[in-house]
Amino acid sequence: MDRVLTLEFVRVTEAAAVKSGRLMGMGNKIGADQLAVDGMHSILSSVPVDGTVVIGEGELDEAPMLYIGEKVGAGGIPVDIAVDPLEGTNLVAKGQDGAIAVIAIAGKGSLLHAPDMYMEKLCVGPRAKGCIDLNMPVKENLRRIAEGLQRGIDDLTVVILGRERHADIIHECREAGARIKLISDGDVSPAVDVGIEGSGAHVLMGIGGAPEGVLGAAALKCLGGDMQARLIPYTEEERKRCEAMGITDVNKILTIDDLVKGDDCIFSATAVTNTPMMKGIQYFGSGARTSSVVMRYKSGTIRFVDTIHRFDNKAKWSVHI
Ligand code: VTB
Ligand code: MG
Ligand code: MG
Repeated sequence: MDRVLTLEFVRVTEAAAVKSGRLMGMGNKIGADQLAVDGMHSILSSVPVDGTVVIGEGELDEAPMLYIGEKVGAGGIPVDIAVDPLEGTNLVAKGQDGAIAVIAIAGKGSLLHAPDMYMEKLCVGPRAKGCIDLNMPVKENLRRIAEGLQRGIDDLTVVILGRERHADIIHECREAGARIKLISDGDVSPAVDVGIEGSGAHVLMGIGGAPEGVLGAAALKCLGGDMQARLIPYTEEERKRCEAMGITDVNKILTIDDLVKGDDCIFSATAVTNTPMMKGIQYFGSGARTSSVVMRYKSGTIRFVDTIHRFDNKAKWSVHI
């Protein structure tokens, strides 16, 4: 992928954030999600790629836009596209931190076509690369990660979705002495954070969405971090979907390179509400200001993009719900 595409994809996540951020705190997660989809869809159509959505808003019959299999882009190099136009719809509905608009792009066939099911994840930044093993107990992983980061376990902050299913890992982290940040939703944003020094987050662990897992993996791949994952099919139908994807042994650990293959990958996220590294969207009379992170695996460049959008073209940005 040409490097100029990088900035094209920031425009895509910015548009989703600018539209959906209007509904912050309105208690309308479906409306906010729809606006994000609209924003993303409208800009994507002008990006010069021959894209296929492999992770998106569902199947054709349930999603009119950005559905899995949808062709997007204005034509060009063939790519796989993963989107979560509004990752953390509940967070936006309640005006809470951690909601982002996010997209990942990689060469055709490179992104794991993760079905909409759960995935167990373990994510760390570059200095702890090679230290993680999902088959090891939590404590052992924390010991190795701490070693990688040249600090004690008590200097680690682990981000975990606050769910009943995580009672054991929360207990184990506490026993090991690690600090914990329990979040109510949105595990893509912390996957980005653990890859960036100074974010205050060092490890992301626990079970979240599989599509979100692939998005997080794309970010961590660009950041030079590491991730291991495992699909968690709960139903027979989900088990069948895994088999259809060629995953016969569901206990198999997926590495970061299984989640995002190859060496051509771009990731962009724009903050809708605040994240540790980015400021949530702000609106003012004649425009809005967004904060994004965009990165490209090939060069390893990580850009924080602070953008002022002017609403001179009112029709383009108007919000109708
Ligand atoms: C997960 C997580 C997401 O929703 O998919 C979660 O990866 C749903 O999990 O980041 P629960 O069924 O436990 O609520 C998010 O938090 C938001 O999309
Ligand atoms: Mg979504
Ligand atoms: Mg999501």
